[in-house]
Amino acid sequence: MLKKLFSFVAVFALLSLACFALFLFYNKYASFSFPTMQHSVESKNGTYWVLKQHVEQLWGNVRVRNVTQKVTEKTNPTTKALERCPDTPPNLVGPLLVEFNVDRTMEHARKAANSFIQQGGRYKPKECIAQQKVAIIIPFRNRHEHLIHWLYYLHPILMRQQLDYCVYVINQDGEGVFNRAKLMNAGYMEALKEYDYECFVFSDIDLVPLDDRNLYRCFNNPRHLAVAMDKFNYHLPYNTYFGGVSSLSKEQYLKINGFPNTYWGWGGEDDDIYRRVIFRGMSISRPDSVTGKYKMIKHNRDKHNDPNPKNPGKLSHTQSTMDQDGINTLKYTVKDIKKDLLYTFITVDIEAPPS
Ligand SMILES: [Mn+2]
Repeated sequence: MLKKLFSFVAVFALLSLACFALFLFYNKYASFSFPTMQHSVESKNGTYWVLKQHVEQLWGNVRVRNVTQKVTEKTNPTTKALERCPDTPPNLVGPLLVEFNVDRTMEHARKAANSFIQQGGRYKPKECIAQQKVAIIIPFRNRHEHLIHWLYYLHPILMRQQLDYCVYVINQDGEGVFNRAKLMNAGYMEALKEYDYECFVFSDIDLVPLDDRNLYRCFNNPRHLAVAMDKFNYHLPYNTYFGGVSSLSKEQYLKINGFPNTYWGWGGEDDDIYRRVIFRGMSISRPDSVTGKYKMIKHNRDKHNDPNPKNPGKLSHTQSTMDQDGINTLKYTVKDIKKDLLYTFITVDIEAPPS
């Protein structure tokens, strides 16, 4: 009798164990409980609580599946469980080693970006809902080598910063005079055609941050990120400097009518943008000089981008011309859009004067 009872209990135990294993397996496949599980470990710190939570979730799943099987299969259950990403991303490492004197290929950059990146240089965190949707805009012409270094370093940083972002390289078509600000305006327009971005980071192709706590997102005021560049001995070259890397929310950008379209050649456009910000009653937000360190890739002066002696003089008219020169008067045509794995490459004709 006792023997019979014992074997019955043994079979029952085995069966329930198998059932539990099956549930666990199924649960893993449906990826139902993972985000909440992780969260519960962080917040409660007790094995008992975690187990209880897990069992409750399993039963919850069964109930939900029985009642509304079709509905749960159609909607993605993982997105429901996601929470907003924290203010301070948890995986930042601080100061970074950055070296440009190495042979680097796009393949190296692709490996560094890992498999989570999506075609076009698109990424969003899978563990939480990003705080901001950010378009990274890079004015560009003939700097393919710099692009490789930039992508190699920036993608891992932007991922650790838990941004919902995409990288847009805005390539000026032809050999006319270069126009950095107009390219950035075109980038703003093109990015918004793809996604509902709320923040825009404008970056030169040759600038890599030396600290990943320098967040590529938007703040209460327009942000100047490149505050301590190696070429300026890790100092601001002057107090009102707004060059290199900056970020503006959509609202801030529209408030200043975008950027000027009329600064052809090198110089002045960043000072014009600074003045626009001040004239619209905003101030400049900046990281501290440790977090805001940058390394610039050394290079020769570009062709067709000489300092333009007309540009500095235009600055005294910014206040009266900014409403007639900006995003509301922007004219350009898209020549080509190419989606690489690590970036979206948009070639634009910005009606440049011949150089
Ligand atoms: Mn440069």
